[in-house]
Amino acid sequence: MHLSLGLSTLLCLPCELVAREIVFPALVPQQANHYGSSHGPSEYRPFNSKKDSLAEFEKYSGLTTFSNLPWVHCLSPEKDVEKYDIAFLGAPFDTATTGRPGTRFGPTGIRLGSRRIGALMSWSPYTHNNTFLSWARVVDCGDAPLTFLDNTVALQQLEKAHKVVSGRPANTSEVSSVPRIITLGGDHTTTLAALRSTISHWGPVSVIHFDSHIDTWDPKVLGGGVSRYAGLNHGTFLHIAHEEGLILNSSAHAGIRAPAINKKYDWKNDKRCGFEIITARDIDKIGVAGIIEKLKARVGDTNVYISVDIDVLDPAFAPATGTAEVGGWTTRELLSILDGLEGLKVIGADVVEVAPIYDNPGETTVLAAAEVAHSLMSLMVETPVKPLKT
Ligand SMILES: [Mn+2]
Repeated sequence: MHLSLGLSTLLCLPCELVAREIVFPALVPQQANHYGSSHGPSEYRPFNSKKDSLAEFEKYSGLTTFSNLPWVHCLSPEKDVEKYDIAFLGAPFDTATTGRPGTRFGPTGIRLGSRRIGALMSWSPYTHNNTFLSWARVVDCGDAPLTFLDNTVALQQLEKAHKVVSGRPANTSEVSSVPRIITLGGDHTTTLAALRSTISHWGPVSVIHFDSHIDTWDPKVLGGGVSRYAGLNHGTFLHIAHEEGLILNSSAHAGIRAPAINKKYDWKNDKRCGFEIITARDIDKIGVAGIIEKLKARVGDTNVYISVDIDVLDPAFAPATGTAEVGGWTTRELLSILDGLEGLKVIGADVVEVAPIYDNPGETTVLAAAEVAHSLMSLMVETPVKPLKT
């Protein structure tokens, strides 16, 4: 198996700690093997402070990246950048929200929520796989530099960042030649920039959109029609994505429960934009398995972009978001549905609308968002996808 991280060495505690009569067993470099391979534990070997170097990507050390992944300067103007197959990219942007602002701190919040996740301890109790240690080299590219005073420019910058990150040669090109991106948002408008980039490698895609809101509102309806600038916001970006031909008519919403602005037009327009609606309460009738089945049938064999607005969860599970709606799914339900989508051709994904300032001391929202991002990453690892032209 190809190990994507340098696990040969590990940060250790002093080796001869003695408290009363209890001798603490030494934490040793081989522990990396205990965690990081499919083999069981090996013999203890005391840490040698002269010979052994410190592990680069151990938990709680270094700078905080998503799931303790290596940081790569993916946006460097240099040609030669360390290669990768799947990249996390932060989109600190919150100036197109209609509710509480604060998602510009979402990427940082999700990374903090992920600090106990990592390659060393990620053998799933459900699948018995560790997707960090599979074929894909997964990295964190940090955040895209976005201006905070002009939405039009910020979205252009984000689209360019996506193009640069996905435009580099993949690490494991024999498996999949185009790096795929998981965006950490950011308000939901950031998805439009991602879709404007994915079309060049993958063509128009089906969007599986987890959200309490439809986000296909006509810019003349949401934004009040006061200006074209106001019309591009976190509730209209899917309408615009449809108008721009970025998405297929085999898209679906999941978890919808927020009211429409008018009796008929919004629902009709939503359908015209290519979406089928699975409501939050559908889960009471058809269960998790029924939701998975519907989503898989809807997108079929098409390339899929999965966008998760954290407000798909009930505010009990994700209070830290801009436009919270009660009556949503639990974190367990959402994770089960996401993991159930295994096998779909996921070419891009995001977790958005995380506004950490509204979170609680237990970090409920950012913990959930981090695990959602981990699930999205696993879907990408499980199913490599070939781009249109290689
Ligand atoms: Mn949304």
